[in-house]
Amino acid sequence: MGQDIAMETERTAVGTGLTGAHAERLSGLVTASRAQVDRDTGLALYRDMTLGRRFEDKCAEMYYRGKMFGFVHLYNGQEAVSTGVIGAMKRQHDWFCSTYRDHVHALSAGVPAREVMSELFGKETGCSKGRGGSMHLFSKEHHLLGGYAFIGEGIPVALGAAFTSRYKREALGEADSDSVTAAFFGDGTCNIGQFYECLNMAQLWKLPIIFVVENNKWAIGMDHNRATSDPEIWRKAASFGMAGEEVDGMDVLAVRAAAERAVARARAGEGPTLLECLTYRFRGHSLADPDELRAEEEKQFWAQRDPLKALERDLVSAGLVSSEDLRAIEKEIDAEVQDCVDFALSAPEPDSSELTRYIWAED
Ligand SMILES: Cc1ncc(C[n+]2csc(CCOP(=O)(O)OP(=O)(O)O)c2C)c(N)n1
Ligand SMILES: [Mg+2]
Repeated sequence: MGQDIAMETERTAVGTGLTGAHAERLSGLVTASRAQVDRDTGLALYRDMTLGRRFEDKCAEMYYRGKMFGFVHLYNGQEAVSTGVIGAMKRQHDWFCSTYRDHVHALSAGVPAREVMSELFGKETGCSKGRGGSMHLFSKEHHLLGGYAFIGEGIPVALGAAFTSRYKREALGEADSDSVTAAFFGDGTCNIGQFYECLNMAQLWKLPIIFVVENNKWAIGMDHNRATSDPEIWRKAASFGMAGEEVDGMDVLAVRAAAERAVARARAGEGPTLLECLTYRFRGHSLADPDELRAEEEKQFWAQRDPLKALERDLVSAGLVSSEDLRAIEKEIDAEVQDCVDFALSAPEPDSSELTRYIWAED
């Protein structure tokens, strides 16, 4: 009964006409600036986004073939956010914190695809030793503070990393401690308490953190416009005296430019930024979601703004690369993704004698 009511409410949401608001915001958005890139950087951005896209497509295939268990949330459509933000930061120096939709953040942060795929298969070679699975990717080496299944759970963890960076520099005198932390989370997560508590502390202490909201309009089946007092999340920064910015989250060059501004602010000791990226997920909430609630017209609007196709148009029209260059990258990525599947399939399961290992930190 309760479930029937919930389903009915979700269906009503699609019929209210509110579905256009997110699209209208994107259409009316004035992009402050777009990153200027050379050929090598352009290719690197395309490579990172292609790895994210094709890795996720392979995950869907493997999930439906019964190779993965539990919930798996894919990132298709949102790649420009991960690539744009993490690409503007320093790998293995800055810190990243994610959600249950974490595979692509891990890849952008440099966690090897073999380790990510192994983790999804629950294998010992996974980045969390097969104990975490899809929603709990972790890598100390690559400064990935974790994926978190509870929404908002990662935000205070990221805040702690940002505090550590400042504390080491100012209290412990470590002059080179200038790392910046990026916390990624969704629009739905901005309605819970931890978000506001962390914004307050971050601004109070001028912490080097970027709150990256991936506003894909939906929190499972809840339309963002029905769930929040002001759908323009970036404006909530002003209540804390914090810098806030909205950006086209389907445009990797715009995201990169906004992230560069936020990183520069954080590293200079000027404090945090709330960066709202307008984006869309091309698949259902998780692979268990048949995705029947969202309007076809809405899906089409966003599909036309596929961030990979947009970057290809930009790079080719600027004369930086040829389409053949990009097809060659796709071929390389396909081989890399197949390699990581083969590796994960043949990797060992964790040994049952080690069931309680890794619960506490080991040196
Ligand atoms: C504390 C908590 N409450 C509820 C849930 C159930 N839940 C899982 S995903 C989700 C929606 C989150 O939406 P959003 O923040 O927009 O992220 P997206 O899935 O769109 O990336 C909810 C409510 C949860 N995981 N954790
Ligand atoms: Mg969302």
